[in-house]
Amino acid sequence: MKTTTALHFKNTFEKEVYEGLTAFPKRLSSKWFYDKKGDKLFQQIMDLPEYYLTGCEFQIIDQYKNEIATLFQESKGFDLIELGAGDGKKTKILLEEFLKQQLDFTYKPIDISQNMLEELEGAILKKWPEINIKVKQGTYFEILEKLNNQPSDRKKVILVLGSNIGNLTHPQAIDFLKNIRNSMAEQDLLFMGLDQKKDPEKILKAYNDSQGVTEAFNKNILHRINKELAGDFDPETFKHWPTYDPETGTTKSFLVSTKSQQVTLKNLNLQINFEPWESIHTEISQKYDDDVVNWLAQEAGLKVVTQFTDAQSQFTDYIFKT
Ligand code: AVI
Repeated sequence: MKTTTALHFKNTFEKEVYEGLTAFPKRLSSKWFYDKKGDKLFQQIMDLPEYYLTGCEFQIIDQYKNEIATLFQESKGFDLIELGAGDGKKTKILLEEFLKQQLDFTYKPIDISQNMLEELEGAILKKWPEINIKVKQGTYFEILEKLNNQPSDRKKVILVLGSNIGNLTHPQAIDFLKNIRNSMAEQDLLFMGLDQKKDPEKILKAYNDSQGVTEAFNKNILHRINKELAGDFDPETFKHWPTYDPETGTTKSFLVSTKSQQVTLKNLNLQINFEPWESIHTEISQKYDDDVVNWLAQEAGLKVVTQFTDAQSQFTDYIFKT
């Protein structure tokens, strides 16, 4: 009789690292980039000259803040629920506009990082003590589940900025949108920023900046595994390798082992062998066009009602309804 020993993992991180590094080809999810150091590196990325996404969306929101506020406003007030709020840099433009127009709103930023939320809440209340802010820590799915379980008749405006959904494959994005859709009533809006297909060279530079911050961000996952799972990865022996396929609009980032090596993760009782030039796929950053966005929306039971684009059509913020 064949016996198998059940593997016991302490958390999802352990389980996914085990599954990803024992799979062929090897993979790790980019959601694990974001520990304290990863959060800081991502903030630095958003300020890089090559990482055009943040500047473009900032420009769009600043240019159209008046129209956006008009679309969001509701006589009985509304809840602005931001998924993956981060440092809220772009959202602050909207909050200022809402205050200027004396709109009745509650700001509900949600993030996986408690750290970022505390900083964001402190910064907002320091600048605008009159803002009603309720931070929530958790993954998108946990929070959406809570929203679904506590229906309210107050208008909800759900914000997903920064092309965050681009880190999901199309099927995952459709699932995510379906989940959001299930929490939306007729009056509710989804405001979502999506990076557009463009010159492949420009996209590649955004994921391979000259200062090496994105490389450090990608390799941070190996440092995190070393720290949390007692691993002995030498990140210097891996090459940061982003690619862009203009046909599918998919940017993929890899870590490529520059030599044959064995890595041990003591906490998982695991030894992993790498062939020379074997890869670990770590992230996708999907780029979109209107046809793909409309298809995703349709699959999820949503429709695009308005969209705002920057002067060079590099980035688009879409408003969806049920
Ligand atoms: C958070 N996310 C949308 C970023 C992106 O563009 O995929 C994360 C990132 N990865 C490398 N640079 C930035």
